[in-house]
Amino acid sequence: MTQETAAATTDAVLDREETISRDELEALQLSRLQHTVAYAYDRVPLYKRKFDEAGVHPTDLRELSDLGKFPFTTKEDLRLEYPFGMFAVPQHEVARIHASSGTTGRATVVGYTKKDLADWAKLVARSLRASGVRPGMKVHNAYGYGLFTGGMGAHAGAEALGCTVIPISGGQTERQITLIQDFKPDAILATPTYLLTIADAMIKQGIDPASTSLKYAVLGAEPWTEEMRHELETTMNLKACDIYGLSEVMGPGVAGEAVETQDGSHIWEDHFRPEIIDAFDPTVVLGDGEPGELVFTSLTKEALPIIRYRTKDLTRLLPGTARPAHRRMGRITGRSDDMIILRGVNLFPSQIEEIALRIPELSPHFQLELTRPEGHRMDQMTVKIERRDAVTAEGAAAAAKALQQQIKIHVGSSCTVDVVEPGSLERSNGKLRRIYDMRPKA
Ligand code: DLL
Repeated sequence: MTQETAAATTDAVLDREETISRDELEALQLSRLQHTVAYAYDRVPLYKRKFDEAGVHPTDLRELSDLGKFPFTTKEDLRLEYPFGMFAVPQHEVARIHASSGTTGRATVVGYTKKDLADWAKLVARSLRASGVRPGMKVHNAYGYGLFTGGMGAHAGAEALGCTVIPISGGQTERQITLIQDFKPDAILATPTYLLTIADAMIKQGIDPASTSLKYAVLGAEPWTEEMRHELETTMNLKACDIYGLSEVMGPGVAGEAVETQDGSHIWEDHFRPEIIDAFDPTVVLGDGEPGELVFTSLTKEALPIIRYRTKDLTRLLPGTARPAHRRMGRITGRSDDMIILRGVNLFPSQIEEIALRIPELSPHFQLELTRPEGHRMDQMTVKIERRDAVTAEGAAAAAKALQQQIKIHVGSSCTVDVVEPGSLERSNGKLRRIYDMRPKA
């Protein structure tokens, strides 16, 4: 698609950086990258130490491919520098702090200057606009508010776009439904599994989820599939687009999907330089189209410049379409640390979602239980999945068999399938936990 046709397919006024050529974008990336590595080296002791140890200096960055000479940054680095060791500005210049929940160790803390907050809002606004949201629309924001970047990040972006924001946050599903009915929002921002919870609760109350005022959903913060998009779009009669991001790199809005193409999120490459590496041999930088681990370098951040951050998210880079200069990312298949290794076969919950949703008797509500029964050396996986409402016991038994076979064919592992009653599995309030690991700790 040419730049002109891309701009013509939308009635919105785009940022200049959304319509520039790839050459112009790469020139911008190079100058911003050269600034960022020098800035990080001069201001953050961890970067100086790591660059020196690796024998690289900011002046070695002469072209974009030189980025590969620089060391990676990991979540562990942020934890070691807890709380503020990675900040590149004095504390009085830090306008906001967010942090991860820290359930699996020390929280990772991230900071923003006033300019960082303005850039973040601009990029979320750009993502929402790409996904169909327009100034003047009412936006129901069901991402969690607080230290999590989802709620406040999405909020500021919707405000910057010129929307009326309804800051409901996550949870209190009954109340969400009342407000959707009374306030008549045009768009909803939520995790895909939480939107499913809302749709489900509407059906229970006798409300047809397809009858609401909602026309657009901008969904992210957890992996989801094309099958889930289809499920949500048909049940709720809206257009659902993806939004991607992570706190260490910014928050929501690192990448956003265009509603006219719905073909994966465009990474806003005027602010972030993506790379794909081999997750098992990180020295190997892979080419576009090849699947691997996504790595980001920030190009404009002041409070927390981030160099070659290993996201652990597995995907691939694809050419730009609706925004030709900005490459897209394929759907995230999963995180390398969420990968289940079942008798030597690698498996992600999103693969199960994809297969299960092609079986009409089965709902999108499922969880995966991993066990290692006494006396067994091998791990076992049980897929617990709810049947759809009108399905009979025979229908459920046949669906269980079909799912088991399809998993064997498409994933290559044997598992047990337990089709359970509608409403019996835990519902999402935000990011849904799919894996329940009951294996004895080593
Ligand atoms: O989840 C930021 C966010 C909020 C993105 C709201 C989109 C919407 P974290 O809590 O730091 O930040 O979690 C980041 O969530 O590394 C991915 O594994 C996952 N993730 C985020 N967006 C998507 C997506 C926010 N669209 C981690 N698809 C990331 C798949 C996603 N996974």
